[in-house]
Amino acid sequence: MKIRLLIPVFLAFLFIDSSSADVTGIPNMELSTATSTAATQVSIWSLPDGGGDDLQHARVFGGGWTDATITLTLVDSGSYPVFLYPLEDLWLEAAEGNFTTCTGGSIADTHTDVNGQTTFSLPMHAGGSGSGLIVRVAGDTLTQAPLPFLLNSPDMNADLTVNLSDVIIFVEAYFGSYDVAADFLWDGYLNLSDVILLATGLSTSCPSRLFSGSGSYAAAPPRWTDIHKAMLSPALNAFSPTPAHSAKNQTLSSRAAMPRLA
Ligand SMILES: [Ca+2]
Ligand SMILES: [Ca+2]
Repeated sequence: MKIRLLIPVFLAFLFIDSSSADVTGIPNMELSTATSTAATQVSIWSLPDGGGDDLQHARVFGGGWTDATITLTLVDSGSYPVFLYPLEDLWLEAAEGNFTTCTGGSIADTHTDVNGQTTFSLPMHAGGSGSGLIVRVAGDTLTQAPLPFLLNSPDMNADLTVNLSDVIIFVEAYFGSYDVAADFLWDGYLNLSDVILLATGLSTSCPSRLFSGSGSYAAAPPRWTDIHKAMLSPALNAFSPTPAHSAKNQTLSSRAAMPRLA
C-alpha cells in the first residue's frame, strides 16, 4: 500500500525536475525578441542632453511622426520569461555608423515585467549617426536583424557635445552631396529645417548624472513628454496609479500623505 502511495509522489518529483530543468533565468539571445511599433523605417533625431525625439514620436520620411516604441521580450533557454531583469543592463546601440550614447543614455524604460517584457520609448541621450537599432543585454546582442531606424544628431562628430566642430561638419555636408547624417528633418533634402534643428542642439552635452541606479532618472531632460511618462510609470513614480481615481475622494490626510517635490 505504502509503495503504491509513493509512486505518484516519485512521479511528481520527476515532473517537477524535468519541467524546471530549463528555467535558467538567463536571457537567451536567440529566443528573446525586440519589435518596433512602427511599420516602416523611421528616423530619430537625438541630442546628448536627451532633448531630441523620443521613440513614441519618431520621424517618418517627408515629415510627420509615428510611434516606434520598441518592445523587448526577454526569455531564457526554456522560453520562460525573465522577470525583473534590470533596466540599466538593457540598452540600444546602432548596428552601423558612429552613433554613440552617454552612459546609460539608451536604457530600457523599466525592469522586465512578469512576461519578461519592457519597452524603449524615451529619448536617447546620444550623438553621431547610424542605422539599425540593436538591443544589448548586459553586453550580449540579440541575434535577430537590427530594427529599421535611421539615427542622426547635431553632434555630428559623436563626441557627445554640440559645438563649432559639429557646425563645420554640417556646413560641409550642407554644401556637399546629400548626407542623411545631416538630414535632421528627414525628407531627403538639406535645407533651412535642418539648420534650425542644428541650432536647437547647439551647446548641448551629456547630463553629469543620468541614471541614479535606484530606478529613477537623476537628470531627466525637461520635456513634457518625459515628465508625463514618468508620472504614469509605476517604475518611476510609486504614486502613479492613484491620481485619476483619487481626485473625488481626496481628503486633507491623503493630501498630506502625498510626496512633496524637493
Ligand atoms: Ca560634437
Ligand atoms: Ca531635411
